[in-house]
Amino acid sequence: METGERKIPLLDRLEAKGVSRRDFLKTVTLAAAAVGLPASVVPKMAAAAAAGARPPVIWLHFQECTGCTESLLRTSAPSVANLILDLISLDYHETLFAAAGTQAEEALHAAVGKNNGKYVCVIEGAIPTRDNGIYCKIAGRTATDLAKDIGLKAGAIIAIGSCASWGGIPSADPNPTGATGVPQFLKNPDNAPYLKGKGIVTLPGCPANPYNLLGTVLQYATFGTLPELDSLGRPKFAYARTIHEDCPRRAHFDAGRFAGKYGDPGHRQGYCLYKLGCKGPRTHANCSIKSFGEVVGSWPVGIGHPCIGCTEQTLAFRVPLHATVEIDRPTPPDTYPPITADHGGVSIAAVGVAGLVGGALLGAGVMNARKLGAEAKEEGRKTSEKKQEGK
Ligand code: FSX
Ligand code: SF4
Ligand code: F3S
Repeated sequence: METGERKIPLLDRLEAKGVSRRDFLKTVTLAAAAVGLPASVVPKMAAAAAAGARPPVIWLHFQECTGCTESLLRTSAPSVANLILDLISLDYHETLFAAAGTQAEEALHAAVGKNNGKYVCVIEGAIPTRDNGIYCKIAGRTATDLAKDIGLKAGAIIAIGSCASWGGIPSADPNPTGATGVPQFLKNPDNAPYLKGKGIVTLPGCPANPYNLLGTVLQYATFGTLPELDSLGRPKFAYARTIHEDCPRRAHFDAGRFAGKYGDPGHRQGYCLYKLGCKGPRTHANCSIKSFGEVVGSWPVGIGHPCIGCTEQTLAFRVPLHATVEIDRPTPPDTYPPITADHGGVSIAAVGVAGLVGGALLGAGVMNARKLGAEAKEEGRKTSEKKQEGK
């Protein structure tokens, strides 16, 4: 990071990078909406950001693929990466640092010393705990040692990605390195007293959605507070609902129209991916309403692949990709998002199936989607045959 750059006001710096004031406000508005804040706070957020209220951030990498940093950097106009990196004072980040070796180490220690108790510690990656933590070392120190030292001296901790949130891929069975998430590690009885009740925000996702980091950072930079969290430390603004509750393919699910295999007519027409193993009904995340980057539909279901439940410890890298899951929380059909006629009109038969869904929801409160799927498959086949006959 160039130190001289920090003296230039935020908006000038952004404009120099091709981000206009209008783009800046648009992105702040998006981020405010993403964290569930009303539009009325946008001027305050924008003013705080523009005034340079930049929380110091120390970003550590442990066991991971760096996909979380990469997905942040791959956002485009207006660049969320530019905005985040300008909203914070990024004092240490191994991937983005020009410095290396002892120079980088010195920067880390200087940053900790200068802002002890005040900086935000972002941790990307799991912490291997087996065999005294020898499976991940940076500058000769184990991840366990670094997480305790740098993490416990922070004012707030953000565990970005599923690896840091609960262990992610490195913790998949048989978990040879004893990989664990940041909250599990820092809240264990040995470390908990030093944590002193400090908030640990988790942003699971493999990778995490950059907008959720932006929203969290904006709120912290503006108000000095963290968003409201659930029992797993996830901001409620992003993780309170399941993918399935807001999925653009949801109307197809409710109408019993499913893709049966990749490339079949249902798949090509954008039907529901439940039978291909979509874990959306049990996955808490907001990618169905806030895609990655600025490309509409840039999320797994948007490109025709079932959600693998990458945010969920009980699903990702544990339940086989194409195994179907039980429906976690059935929601009534009045939450349907709109679909276009191109994706197939609702046949009388399909309406019957949808009615069956509604009845099951209202009556028993629990829907056995597999049974529904068997009935819907037959209806879907008939509908598809009728459509093809009509051509
Ligand atoms: Fe993990 Fe993020 Fe997956 Fe990768 O770092 S959440 S492996 S996308 O990069 O931590
Ligand atoms: Fe969308 Fe998956 Fe739910 Fe189908 S099962 S509506 S593809 S989240
Ligand atoms: Fe992950 Fe599923 Fe979203 S796989 S990126 S939570 S659609």
